Amino acid sequence: MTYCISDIHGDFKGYKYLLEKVSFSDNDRLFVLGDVIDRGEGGIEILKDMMMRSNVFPILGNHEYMAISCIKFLLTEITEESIKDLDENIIRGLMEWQNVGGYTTMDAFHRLTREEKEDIYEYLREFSLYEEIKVNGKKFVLVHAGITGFDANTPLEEYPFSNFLFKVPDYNRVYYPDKYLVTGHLPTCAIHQNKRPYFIYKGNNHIAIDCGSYCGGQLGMICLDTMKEFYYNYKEERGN
Ligand SMILES: [Mn+2]
Repeated sequence: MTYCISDIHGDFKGYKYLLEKVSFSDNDRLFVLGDVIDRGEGGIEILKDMMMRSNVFPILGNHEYMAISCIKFLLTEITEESIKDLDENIIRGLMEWQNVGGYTTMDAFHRLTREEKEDIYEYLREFSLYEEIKVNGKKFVLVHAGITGFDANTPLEEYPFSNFLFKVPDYNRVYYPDKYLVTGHLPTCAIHQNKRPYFIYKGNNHIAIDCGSYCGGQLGMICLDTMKEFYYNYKEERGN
């Protein structure tokens, strides 16, 4: 079976819960549509688990994009020379990352060994910008946020990388008549035509799977073979 999840934002418990719930095995595959890290505390733990599995395919989110340049800086040895080179862009990048919840990731990152830090950095750099897959004869395009400046005749490899990371798609518009566009990034409670806030949204050949786990919603996972939805709701888990 093929599964998709997105915007886990450090919820290691939810991630493990959902893998267990679908009895995820070596015969399955999981596409992770970005924003694995930040806000929640388990981002690094999730990355470590993902990188051990050859059937988990990561796609870059804006949070990983921000982290990559900051982590590159954190890996450089601080010397008088490198302090002089600390330009405005690096400082601004570090501050922006902190502001969007990067402090939890940075905290956990600092506790890793040098080798683990380098492994995480290399792994983040391997994330894809998009995936095009076929499941049971149905075609899917997977991206983190959307496809800015979409043109049906433009192949995905021709868009600048940032077009996939930040701007949400128009959920009223069918992008591909013969494919589903699967996106995260925007909690589904913010899609105004969505009648089920905090649940996976399907409409106009869109499948939006960020169910806002870090903002009062839940963590969602979808099976593309069956379209069955799975959820981890920490409020229910706690029994309130
Ligand atoms: Mn995002």
